[in-house]
Amino acid sequence: MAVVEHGALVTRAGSIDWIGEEASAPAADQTVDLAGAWVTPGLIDCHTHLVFAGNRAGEYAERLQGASYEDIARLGGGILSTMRAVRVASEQQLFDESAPRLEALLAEGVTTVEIKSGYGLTLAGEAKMLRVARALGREYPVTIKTTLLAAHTVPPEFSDRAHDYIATIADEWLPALHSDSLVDAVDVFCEGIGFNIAQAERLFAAAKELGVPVKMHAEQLSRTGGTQLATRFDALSCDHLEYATAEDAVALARARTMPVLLPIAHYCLGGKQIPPIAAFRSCGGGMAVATDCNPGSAPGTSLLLAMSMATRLFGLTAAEALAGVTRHAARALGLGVETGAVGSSAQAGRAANARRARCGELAVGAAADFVVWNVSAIEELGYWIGFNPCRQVIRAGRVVS
Ligand code: DI6
Ligand code: FE
Repeated sequence: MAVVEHGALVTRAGSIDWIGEEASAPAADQTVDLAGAWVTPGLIDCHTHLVFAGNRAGEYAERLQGASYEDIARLGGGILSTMRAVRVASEQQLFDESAPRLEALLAEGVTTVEIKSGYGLTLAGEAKMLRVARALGREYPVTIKTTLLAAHTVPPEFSDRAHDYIATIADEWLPALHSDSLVDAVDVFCEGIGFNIAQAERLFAAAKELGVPVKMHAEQLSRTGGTQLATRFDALSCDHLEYATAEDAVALARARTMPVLLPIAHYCLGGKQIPPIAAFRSCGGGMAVATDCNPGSAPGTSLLLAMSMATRLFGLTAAEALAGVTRHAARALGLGVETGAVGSSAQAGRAANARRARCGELAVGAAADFVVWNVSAIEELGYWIGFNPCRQVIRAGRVVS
């Protein structure tokens, strides 16, 4: 983490035009004195399922009594329970229920959010969720990246036909939703209670054909080996990773696939297994941190809490946690400042992303997304629990709060 003391930055047309020490700052039309406050890049929540209807507090109560997440899923609860609520919700209802969750994230300095589908599980239902995600991005001062997660669980229409379901997503839904510009990436829940490696590969091949980048929910509840597959497809990220191995960490770093840590889900599920943090650290590829905001395993709308849990539960340093919600989170979305320099191994989707506004760092040319904090040390960001030290948020060069 590079710290500029007595720093200044100049913005122009929504981007950072200059950054350095105040003493050598160029003249500007208008200046704002932040009186020595800490400034970070706008925070990035790179893994959420925040568009959904209803909640699953009842299942949480069952888990407190000893039921497992997998048992509840196998009995038709879990993701299918939220699927039923989302299917009957109108687009407006879905927007209205999701907006307060987005507002909670933004209040803590978040300026970019990834939102996954995955509770419609029909073409129309997935399209509805993705349109709501796009609408949130138009109505709020935030950059939204959408991810198609139709491969979240097998819906009743395809029961016992997971293979047909994946084929339908790959051959019909993905091309249709992609041509409606609703899909920035494709994700799959690769897990014992989700989809297997062959099914993930089938979906990834279709995404690659279209030039859509891929991501994976990998090694969350068991080790499936999904990470190794994802890295062969130049995945932007592999997320969860509690059961990943040191070998997986090496593969991730080689492929420049970002490991994404989701400590709120780990906490809410009472997880015992910790992702291989030391291996990620020694491979030097970075680690991102996100909320995983969803009604089942992580009903959380605080990225600062995710930072706190990443440090306390997973052992990240304060600097790693901050990089995890800024620089490294940007890379997990293909928005990293260094994305453009990935080189020949970069897939088409990454190149397309590189042309969009880059973020996650205070660097010349990056989006002028930044946060002014009421803290005296940057360690305070993952230290307070339930206290919000965010003073002011600037997105694309404009004060938004
Ligand atoms: N892993 C998760 O953390 C979420 N989905 C997934 O594949 C949980 C989704 C849910 O329980 O509703
Ligand atoms: Fe998730």
